[in-house]
Amino acid sequence: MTSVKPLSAHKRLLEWVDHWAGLTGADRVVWCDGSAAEYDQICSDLVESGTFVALSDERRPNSYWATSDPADVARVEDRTFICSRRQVDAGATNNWRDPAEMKATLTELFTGSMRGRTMYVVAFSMGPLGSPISHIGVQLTDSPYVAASMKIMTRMGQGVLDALGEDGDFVPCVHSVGAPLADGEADVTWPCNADNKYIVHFPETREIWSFGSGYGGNALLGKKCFALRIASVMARDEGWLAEHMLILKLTSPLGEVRYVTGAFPSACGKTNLAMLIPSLPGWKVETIGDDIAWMKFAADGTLRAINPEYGFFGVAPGTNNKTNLNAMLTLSGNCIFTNTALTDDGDVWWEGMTDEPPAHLVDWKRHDWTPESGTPAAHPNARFTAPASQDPAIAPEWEDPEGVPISAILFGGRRSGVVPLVTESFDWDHGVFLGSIMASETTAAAAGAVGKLRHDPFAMLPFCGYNMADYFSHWLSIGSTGSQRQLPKMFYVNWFRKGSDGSFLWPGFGDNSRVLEWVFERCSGRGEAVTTPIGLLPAPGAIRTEDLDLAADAMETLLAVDAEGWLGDIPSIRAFYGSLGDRMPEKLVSQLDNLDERLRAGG
Ligand code: SAT
Ligand code: MN
Repeated sequence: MTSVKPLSAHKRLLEWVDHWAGLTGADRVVWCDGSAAEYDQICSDLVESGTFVALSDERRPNSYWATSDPADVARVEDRTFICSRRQVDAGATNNWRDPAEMKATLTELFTGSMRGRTMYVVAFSMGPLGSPISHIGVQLTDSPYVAASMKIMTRMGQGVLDALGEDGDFVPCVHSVGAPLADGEADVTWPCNADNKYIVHFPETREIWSFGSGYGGNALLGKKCFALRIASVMARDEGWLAEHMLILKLTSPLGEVRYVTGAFPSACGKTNLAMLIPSLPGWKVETIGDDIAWMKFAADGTLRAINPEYGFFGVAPGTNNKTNLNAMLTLSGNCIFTNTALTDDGDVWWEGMTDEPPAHLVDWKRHDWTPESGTPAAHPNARFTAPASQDPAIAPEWEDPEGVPISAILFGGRRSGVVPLVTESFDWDHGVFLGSIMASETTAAAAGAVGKLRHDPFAMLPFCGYNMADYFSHWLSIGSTGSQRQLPKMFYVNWFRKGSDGSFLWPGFGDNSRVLEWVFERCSGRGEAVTTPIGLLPAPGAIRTEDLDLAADAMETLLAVDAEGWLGDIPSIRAFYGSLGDRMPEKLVSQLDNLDERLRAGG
């Protein structure tokens, strides 16, 4: 093994790196300094090896196209494990394994797994360096694709190692694609170990071990593994929140500012909402984050949020100048595209980017493609990896180490029926109830069936690192400690309601600003609402619809209480609650009973 000089004098870190370099048999150890020169070197190595195709300098400067193994295109929830000592602490919604047994299994798999490969040491900060809300991790990986992606997605390199000093705290993250190379064996463009994936979390010791996949949330361990699964446990222990939420800044025509977070499952439009261009004149939306929010109460009682990430790992298909112009502008250069199609002039393309597809492409399986091919040119979960700083709508304060004060929290999923366009909770506990009963139709972001309705509380089903019932209790406790806390208002939204003909009733995208306006007004003590059995609904006319081309009665349907539909949902919510075990908070069960009663009483 050859080793590049360590960029740190942190004893525990050095010993840990040595241990894994020895165990995995890596050929070389490279400490990433996070410089642009290093990024360029890794990318040109990836071009050399065929993993990357450099895109045209004119069309998409400093950008690359990659395609994954067709068996490694999304998160794998059935291969994701929470290894707490006791199964009950992982809870009913997580796959659990005994930590010692899992470590034994994985140690065997990791032994020799980096042979023939370079192990990169990637020190990264989730959140601005030096923020009281930020935390540091170090990822070991034998994937140069992952090392390059981490440079975009996190603040990584020497600055982080310096901040760690000789004894700073970090979350150790080990990652191998699980594809060692024998002497002289040629590599493939996307090494992985498709039949042997393990995405493993040890919440009590705050460790992450990931094996076999090179893709997104399985492999960029700062994102879902650290910033959600491990951080949710840290947050529970320390009294804060680590959530699957976008953060946006909303400015009214009068220049008043409110910050809003929103929890939506993967591939349900968080990136679009965070970058929205309002159709309502005078309103402005700016981005703080598009996927994850870490929130802590500040001394002044406000709930402060930071975006722990540094880039966007967004869904490409469907993104275009109309649905998300800011995203398109963000993607103008310095990006990595994975599983999109490649055009003949060295650019990328995906379904929905243009009305007419190009006459010829190379598809995400690297096969020739024409509109007659009959298969999608881009995988439905094709992704862009883009620096957040390139977003024209990025808020100037997006890196404020103090975070931004949150006024409202949105919960939403894909529901073709039942759930109205927007509902405000009666109070904090009722808001937690609404978050806990979220359900959404599944998307291509995870392996498995698409379009199946499933319970996805707080959009955290795949990301909560502990017992979901305890997670609900944690949310309830946040609202009950200290009267000087300024609690955000909570809203349940649904952009995806369909009419009887199967088409969407609400235009969504920029017109979601109409809903944001009502949310803003409610937070400001204005905005009219009516009390209904399910919560506070906008009074007729309170959501502005001028210049909208809506189907007749669309607003009535969108803002109606579908009592029959709700009553139809209640047994499945009850069963879901029941499945979460005996730590399920009584308060939420009574919320459900009360909803049932109010619906039956008709008001
Ligand atoms: O692959 S990721 O987990 O990063 C994307 C997502 O599912 O939200
Ligand atoms: Mn996500």
